[in-house]
Amino acid sequence: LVASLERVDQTYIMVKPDGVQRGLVGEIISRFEKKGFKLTGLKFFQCSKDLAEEHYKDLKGKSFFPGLIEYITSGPVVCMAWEGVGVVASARKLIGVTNPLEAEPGTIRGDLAIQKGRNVIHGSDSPESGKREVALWFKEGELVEWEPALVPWLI
Ligand code: 3AN
Repeated sequence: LVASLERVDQTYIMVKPDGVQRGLVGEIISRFEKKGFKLTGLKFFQCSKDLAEEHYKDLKGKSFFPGLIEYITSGPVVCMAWEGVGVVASARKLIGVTNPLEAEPGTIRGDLAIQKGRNVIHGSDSPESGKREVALWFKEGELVEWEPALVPWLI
């Protein structure tokens, strides 16, 4: 009941091309599913250079930016929108810090990756980014409004 009075946020989660190529899609989706957040969007998608540049526009000046765009567009990704109270910060915890060598064991990056430039997953860094990124990666009609039957057991 307390949870239902708080703000419901959304986050944009993406399995990057290395995660897809390494067969980690199911494992990654399953961690969010088991946590109990609500999935509102899911698609397998080849990202264009324009979309990648828009998504990462805050990193445009960085030396690794061209390599980052090449990496993100190098193969298909899995795009997800997840919803829930505190979902943005919680997803970041599940994901672990940017450098997988520093990410805690038990986190997705800590368990499944070793390189900063191949860190298998993206997660929005704030509720504002979450809103922006879900709107950027999903068209209207691709997001699903639904009430999971399990919700009463999670709040
Ligand atoms: P996070 O994905 O943890 O929010 P950001 O937003 O700082 O991290 O970086 C976005 C993405 O850019 C990272 N997921 C990673 O793929 C890439 N990246 C960040 N820093 C580096 C770096 N020093 N070298 C190569 N790639 C990097």
